[in-house]
Amino acid sequence: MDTGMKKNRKVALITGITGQDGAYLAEMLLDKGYIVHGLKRRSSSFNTSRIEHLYEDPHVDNPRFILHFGDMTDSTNLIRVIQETQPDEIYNLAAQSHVQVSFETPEYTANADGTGALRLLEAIRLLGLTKKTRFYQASTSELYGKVQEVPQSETTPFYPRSPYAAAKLYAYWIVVNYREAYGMHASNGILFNHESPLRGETFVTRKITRAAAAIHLGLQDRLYLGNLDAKRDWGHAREYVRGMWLMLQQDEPGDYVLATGETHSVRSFVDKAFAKVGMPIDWRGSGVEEKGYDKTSGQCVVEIDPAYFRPTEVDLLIGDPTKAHTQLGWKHETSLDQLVAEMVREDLKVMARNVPSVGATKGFAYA
Ligand code: NDP
Ligand code: GDR
Repeated sequence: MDTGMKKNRKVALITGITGQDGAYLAEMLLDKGYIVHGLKRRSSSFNTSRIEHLYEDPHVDNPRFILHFGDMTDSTNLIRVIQETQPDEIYNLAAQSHVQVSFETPEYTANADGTGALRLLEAIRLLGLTKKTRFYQASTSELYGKVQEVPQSETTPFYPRSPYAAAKLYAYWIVVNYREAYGMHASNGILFNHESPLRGETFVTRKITRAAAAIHLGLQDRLYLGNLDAKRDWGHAREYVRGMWLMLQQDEPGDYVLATGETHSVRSFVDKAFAKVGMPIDWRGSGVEEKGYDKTSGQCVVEIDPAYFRPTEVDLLIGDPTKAHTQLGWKHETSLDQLVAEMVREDLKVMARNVPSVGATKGFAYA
C-alpha cells in the first residue's frame, strides 16, 4: 500500500465500512490513492474481518486507512467525525440492511437507515461543507417494491414493501431535497442486489452457497429457505462499488440505477449453486411442501420453512442500467454463473477450515 504524504490526496469517509460494500469500496479507494476514514460500530466481538487486510498500524506516519467508532443513530458523533476528517466524499453505506429483520426492528431501521442519512446531510450543512463534500447514498431496488413496471429504471415509481424500504425511501428523497435546496453534490445509487464471497451469511445467495458447500462436505444435512419464486437481478459487489465512485466523479449529481438487466429466481440460484458441487437438484412437490433432492444420491437437501416468508414480498426485480451505461460508462461484467462459481469456491475453502455452527446445521440460523 502506498503510504505517501497526505497532501493533495482525496479524503473519503465511508459509513458501513465493515460491511460487504464498505470493504470493496475502501480497497478500491485506497488503490486510487485516497485517504480512507471509516465509521465502525462498537461490538462485543470483532466485526472487522472483511477489512483486516486493509488495516494499518496507527503508529505509522501518515496512515491512509483510519477507523472511527460511531453510529448512524448518534448525531453528535457523526458531526465530530465529519469535522475531524473534512472529507471530500462521503459514502453512506451504513444500514440495518436485512429486509426481513426490518419487520421486527422497524423503528430502529427507520432511525439508522432513514434519519441516519439526514444526520449526515445536516452535519455537512452545519459544518459549512456543502460545496466541498460530495455525498453518496446507498439507495436500493427495494424502493420499487410492488411491481409497477419492468425493467425498473430511474423513472419507475416507488412502492416500498418493508420497513427497510420505507426507511430507504425517506433517505432517497432527503438526498434529493438537500441537493435541490442547498446545491449539494448528493447522489443516489439505486443498486440492485449485488453479492460476493463477502456477502453477509443471512442473505439468500450466501446462505445458499454456504449450504451447498457444507452439504457437499458432509457438514450440514439440509438447507431451509422461504420463497423460492422471488426473482432478483444479482450482480457482483466489486463492480457496483466502482459505480458508486463514478457517481461522485461527475460534474453534476444525479440518481442512477446499477443492475445487470437480467433476473433469476431463488430456485434457479439454488440449482446453479448445488450444480457447482456436483449435486444437481430434482424439485418435487409444490408450495410449502416443495423439496429439493440431490439427483445423484436421492437425499433431500432443500426444504421450505415458512418462517422465512416475509409479511409483504418483493416478487420481481430487474433493472435497466442504461443511464449508468451512457452517462457513467458503467457496465456489469460478471455473469451470474461466474458469481455463483466464485461464491461456492470461496465457501468450500471456508467450510473446509470451519465447522458451521449448530444453528446453521439445523437450519435455525435466522436468515
Ligand atoms: P451490510 O449489511 O453488509 O453492511 C452494513 C454496514 O452498516 C455494516 O458495516 C454495519 O456494521 C453498518 N451498520 C449497520 N447499522 C449501523 C449503525 N446504526 N451505525 C453505523 N453502522 C451501522 O450491507 P451491504 O454492504 O450489502 O450494503 C451496503 C449498503 O447498501 C446498505 O445501506 C444496504 O442497505 C445498501 N444496499 C445493498 C445492496 C446489496 O445488494 N448488497 C443493494 C442496494 C442497497 P456492522 O458490521 O457492525 O454490522
Ligand atoms: P433482499 O435480499 O431482500 O433482496 O435484500 P435477500 O437475499 O435477503 O432476499 C432475496 C429474496 O430471497 C428470498 N428468500 C430468502 N431470503 C433470505 N434472506 N433467507 C431465506 O432463507 C430466503 N428464502 C427465500 C427473499 O424472500 C427475497 O425475496 C437485499 C439486501 O442487501 C438489501 O439491503 C438491499 O437493499 C436489496 O438486496 C437490494
